[in-house]
Amino acid sequence: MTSKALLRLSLPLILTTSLFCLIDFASAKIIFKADFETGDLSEWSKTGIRSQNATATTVQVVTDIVQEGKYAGKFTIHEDDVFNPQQLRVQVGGPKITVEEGSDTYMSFYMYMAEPPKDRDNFFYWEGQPPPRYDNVMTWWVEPKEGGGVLIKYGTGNLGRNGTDWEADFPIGKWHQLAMQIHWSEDKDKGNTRLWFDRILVLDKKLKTKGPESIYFCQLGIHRSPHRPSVDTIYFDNFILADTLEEVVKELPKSPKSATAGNSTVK
Ligand SMILES: [Ca+2]
Repeated sequence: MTSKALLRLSLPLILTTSLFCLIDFASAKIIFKADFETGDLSEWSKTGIRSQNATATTVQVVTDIVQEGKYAGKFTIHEDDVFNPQQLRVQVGGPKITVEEGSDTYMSFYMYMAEPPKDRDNFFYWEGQPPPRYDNVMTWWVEPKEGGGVLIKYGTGNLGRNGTDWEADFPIGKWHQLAMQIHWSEDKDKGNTRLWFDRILVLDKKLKTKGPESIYFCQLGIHRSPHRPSVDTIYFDNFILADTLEEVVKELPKSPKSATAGNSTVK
């Protein structure tokens, strides 16, 4: 068969495949992406959410520890990074989204720690904005593990006060992907959180995921309450918020090997 004949035969297939790719591509949307590849923090200044204490000494765009591309963000908190009498913050403004009862949000980012944290560091949360009030509904944090090592935890309610729903060991010196699907609901029997740690599903639980607010925003970085004098550093890269799971995480099946790597304790 000549190559021309082959092309004639395969052209409808190519066209059909292309069309399907186009439809797939058009239906999945990346709502927000920030990977530091601009070499500065400009990606985070377009979200409408203010950064907090993001200065040259607290948030640096670096090239030595990078998950993807040339650049990542290095966030370091100090005792003078005061937000108010109760809180220290070094944060960039993440995306702001409109949510409804029953809607879903998908997001992922990468995180790295070269040293264990000396105190609890809240590094990501979703918070509702007025009306009727500011309403922190869920938080991810790291904290020192008794006896050595690091724990990563996720909890709902203001800074996780409604309970810790997931925790696992957080190995230092390597990048970890954290991904999240939130099914937003004020009803604890209808809302749901799914979490992936290094592409493995580690939590799938019915939870109250929102309050009466319809606008939720996030801030990435380090948040502390109460004030603590220790200095901690966390690296971040490749933040994606999208309208389908496929855009944010390629899930790995649970295997005996990956299960020990996840080592999660779901309460
Ligand atoms: Ca990058």
